[in-house]
Amino acid sequence: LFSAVALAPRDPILGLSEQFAADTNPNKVNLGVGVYFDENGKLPLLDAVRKAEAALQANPKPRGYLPIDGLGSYDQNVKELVFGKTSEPVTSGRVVTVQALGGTGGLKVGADFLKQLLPDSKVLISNPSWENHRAIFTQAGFEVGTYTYYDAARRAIDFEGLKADLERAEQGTIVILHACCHNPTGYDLTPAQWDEIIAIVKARQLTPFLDMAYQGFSQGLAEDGAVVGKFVAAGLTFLVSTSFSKSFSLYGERVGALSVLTQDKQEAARVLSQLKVKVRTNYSNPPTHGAAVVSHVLADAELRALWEEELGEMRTRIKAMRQKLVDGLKAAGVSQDVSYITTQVGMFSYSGLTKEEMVRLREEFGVYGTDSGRICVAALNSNNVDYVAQAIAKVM
Ligand code: PLP
Ligand code: TYF
Repeated sequence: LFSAVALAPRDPILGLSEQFAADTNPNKVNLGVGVYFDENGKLPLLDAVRKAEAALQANPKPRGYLPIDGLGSYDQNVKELVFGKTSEPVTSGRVVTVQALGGTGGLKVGADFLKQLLPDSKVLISNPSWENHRAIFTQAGFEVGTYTYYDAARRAIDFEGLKADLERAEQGTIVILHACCHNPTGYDLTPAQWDEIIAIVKARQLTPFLDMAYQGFSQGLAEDGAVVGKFVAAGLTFLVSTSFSKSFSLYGERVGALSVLTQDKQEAARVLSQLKVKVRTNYSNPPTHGAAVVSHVLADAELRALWEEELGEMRTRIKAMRQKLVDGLKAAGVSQDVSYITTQVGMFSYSGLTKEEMVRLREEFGVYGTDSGRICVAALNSNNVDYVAQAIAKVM
């Protein structure tokens, strides 16, 4: 029965973690996967999460099935976080939010829903993008192409190329946009550039799908989320996936969501009914714990302030590590301009190193980044940053 099954390629990023685990180099550093580690190299358990869990445990609840669309309070709190509590989409009831299995789950539920709605549409992802974007939408049955994004020679966004590609896209084309902290490049559009993109999306009647996996890691929750408000202000209807994996350091709990902004309350009810069909036929309903924790934190003024403070600390520490990496590279004798490291935002730096250089980094120094040259600066700390800088300097 299974003799014809071919061996699938490993996930290029998660496969690296497997390779890292097997590496015996005592100095090894995993800058491959996008995970935030603290100054001690540890995966943090946020105090806000710890306190929410203690509160939940003090009043334990039985674990019945959640509704298909998830924990109601969670959906409401996420909706308010993404669109604004007093925003017109929330108060008018024309946005629906369903709990999902991480940001990936939000993308997948959205992809399945869109495939039914727009079966002949193409999907465009940025070039380059998070590889799973292509995989998720391909598996959902779409033809996936790319829009121009990064100009390696200029180390910047090729904005003219991006606009030209969107201008050329057929009506209805689904465009996956990184709301903030572009993965893998670390280059985000400016607010003025977003305005231009939104104008094209509107004029060309494209279907925007915002992926917000790193809200709070660039400038702050409100600043990073402002792009959603821009799409609302333009009168567009669109989808947004949310991930709390990074912002709550709850990777393994699989907490995320899909929000869909529709035209009115009646349309919202119909869309919700279809999203529920997608959830129901994939995994029936989502798990309880992670959503209960996040919902508790978002709804409790004190815990929410604590979370925002902790998120701010992660953001600030990443920025400090970017500067330390630049300092370390200079101290190690690198004369090229490496200021791009501090210009980029979010968890990643697109280093511009070649595949050969990345392989050397891995094999000779135990420093793991992706073949594309992406390194996770959120995994640097005071103990490993100089070692990493020296290793990069040697292969450059
Ligand atoms: N979208 C992007 C751009 C990501 O980098 C990630 C990373 O994990 C995700 C979505 C998926 O998030 P999650 O781990 O919550 O599924
Ligand atoms: O880009 C990253 O490293 C993160 C984590 O299939 C990740 O987004 C990587 C690969 C993958 C799922 C998550």
